[in-house]
Amino acid sequence: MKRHLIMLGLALCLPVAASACRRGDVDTSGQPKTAPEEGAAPSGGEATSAQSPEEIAAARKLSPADVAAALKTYMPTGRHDEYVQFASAGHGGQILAIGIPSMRLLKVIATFAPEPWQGYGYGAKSTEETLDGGNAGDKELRWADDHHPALSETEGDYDGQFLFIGDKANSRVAVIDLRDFETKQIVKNPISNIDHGGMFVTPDTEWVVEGGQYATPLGGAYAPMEEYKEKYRGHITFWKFDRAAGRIDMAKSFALEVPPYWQDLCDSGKKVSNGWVFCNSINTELATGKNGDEGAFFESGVSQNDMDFMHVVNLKKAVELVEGGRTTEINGFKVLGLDTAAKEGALYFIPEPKSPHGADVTPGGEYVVVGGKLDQNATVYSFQKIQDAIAAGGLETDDYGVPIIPFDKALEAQVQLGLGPLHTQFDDKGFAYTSLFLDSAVAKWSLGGDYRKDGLEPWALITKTPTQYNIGHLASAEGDTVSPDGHYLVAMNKWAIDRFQNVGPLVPQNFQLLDLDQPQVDQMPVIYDAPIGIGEPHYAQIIKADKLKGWEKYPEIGFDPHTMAKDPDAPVIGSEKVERDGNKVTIHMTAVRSHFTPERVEINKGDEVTLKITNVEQTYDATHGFAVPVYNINLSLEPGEVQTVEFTADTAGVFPFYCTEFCSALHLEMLGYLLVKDTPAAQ
Ligand code: K7E
Ligand code: CUA
Repeated sequence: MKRHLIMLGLALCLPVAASACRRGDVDTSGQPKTAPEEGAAPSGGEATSAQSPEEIAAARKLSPADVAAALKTYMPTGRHDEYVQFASAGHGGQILAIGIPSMRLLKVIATFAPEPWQGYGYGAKSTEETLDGGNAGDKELRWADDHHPALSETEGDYDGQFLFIGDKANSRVAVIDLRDFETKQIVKNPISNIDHGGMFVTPDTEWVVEGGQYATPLGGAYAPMEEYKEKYRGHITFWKFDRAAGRIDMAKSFALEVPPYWQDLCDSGKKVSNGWVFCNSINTELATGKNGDEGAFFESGVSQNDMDFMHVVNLKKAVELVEGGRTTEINGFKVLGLDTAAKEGALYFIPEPKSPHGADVTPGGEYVVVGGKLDQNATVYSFQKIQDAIAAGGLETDDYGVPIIPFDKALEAQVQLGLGPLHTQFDDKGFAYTSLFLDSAVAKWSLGGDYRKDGLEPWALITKTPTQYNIGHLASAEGDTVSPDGHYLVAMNKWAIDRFQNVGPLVPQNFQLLDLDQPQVDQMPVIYDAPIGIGEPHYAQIIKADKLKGWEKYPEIGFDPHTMAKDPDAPVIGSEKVERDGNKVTIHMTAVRSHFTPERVEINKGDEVTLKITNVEQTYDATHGFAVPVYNINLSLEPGEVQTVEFTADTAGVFPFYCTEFCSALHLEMLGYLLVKDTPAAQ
């Protein structure tokens, strides 16, 4: 019964929490302030001709806290941010790169969805190939629901080399190379139609971990839901990353078969727990939904049990089993069976309370922090205690034969934080920060053990800052690595309601920047609101900007971003030509300020055309575009880049192609004519 009241609470709380927050507004100190008058639009202050800081603040009605927040986040022209946040763009299918503390949007990285500015998916053979890599059989997938980005790590620290992101909607992973911030690979999980996009890397990025979610028969076959318990399964997939190649190696990757509980978020062990992986799950109830008058809606069906299971994976052991040939194959993909994993000590469960969501490992790897969507506590498990319980043996098993470590044997602490704890991040001072969805707040609390050398009470709530509204994830600077930085934390809120100018019923989400560098330990004010107008971001990571070593131009003229090597056939100055072999036409073109060579290309209707075009510039930012009307071709050619386009000239007419980047004073003159004659192609 209590369970149902809590459920009702959840159902009601989302709008209630939001409107409560709206009435209870907060100022930048993070403390609730008195309600604004009903119906009055919050004023940002008017334009003013005042010049002195005091006069401007007075004219714009800025409090001292507002001024402090402005000074902490303002970035003078020409100066750069200290951090870069890589944020999922949710069902926008891309990735956002955002400067911190300014919160300026630096780039939308084209990932799963075509993006015309970057010439991604508009004719360039390389980008079409990347996107096609994520197709599901003959189904062309051109969107995604990005959940978790994961920066590559070396010894548990971000190394600034690669970025991965998971697509919840289609069980896919994308690999981005941070030399040019371009997507190099998309892989589709061959045994799974959907996952949680829960990407996390192991401390040296040998494995990119994908947590599953809604159970299905592995491999995608049909089975009736009456056979859910027997035929449906979950998975945790371990993608082998080949750092030298910059690609996931499908042949060396494998999936771990797990029961049809809904696997959720995972985190890798680090330092003392290196070699282990922890994944949440929900639906140990094996709920199958409401069907007519039968069953219950999933929302209550999966919330009946007081405990679900954290999955504890001994990855070293699992890899041993895989390398020892103890796998089967489904759709040509290696699967380590549930039976084998359970019997051989590769998989354990630990009960975890009340609709668990986040599972986050502390910087030293000693503890795993789990939030429960319907809980009031963060539950902290000790890795050492987990090891001791495994060593002691005599564990009971679940219905699928997986050994269960008793809750109290693994528990280190439960910290009462507030309603709906989800995700946790860390700082450099032994504090943890947990998002509270139902409370719409960030909780700061103290870790215990070796983290507590300052005399503060361990495992205790320190303060909460209200956020607007319904925070999901949060990200602190390098806050999930072995050496978090502190300084900044971004609350990623699901609702924004009235925080911004109305732009219609679809409302941007709100990233709120919290300042962790306050003199008092119990202060962490919100210092910036940044609207996110592209899909719902889930997770984000914040990396020190000086770790990113992006190229200013491609290293050689004729460089192919897909192979990350010089294309020996890339056109260069002097090699431009149009070649014909029957109805096959090859165009070798160059682009340089402010002309294409050749400028006039005359072909016949029906010709099969291969166009290769190199931007021969080597000047930083001298990008040229290449757009052909009607033919749906649109490229971005960064300095040195070559691209290849293949198309059939099936429409006769005159098509002025042109450069879409305003590259020079005579950019308007940077065009050419594609003339397609309405005569039969030569045979
Ligand atoms: Cu949105 Cu990480 Cu997919 Cu929680 S998850 S909020
Ligand atoms: Cu090149 Cu405009």
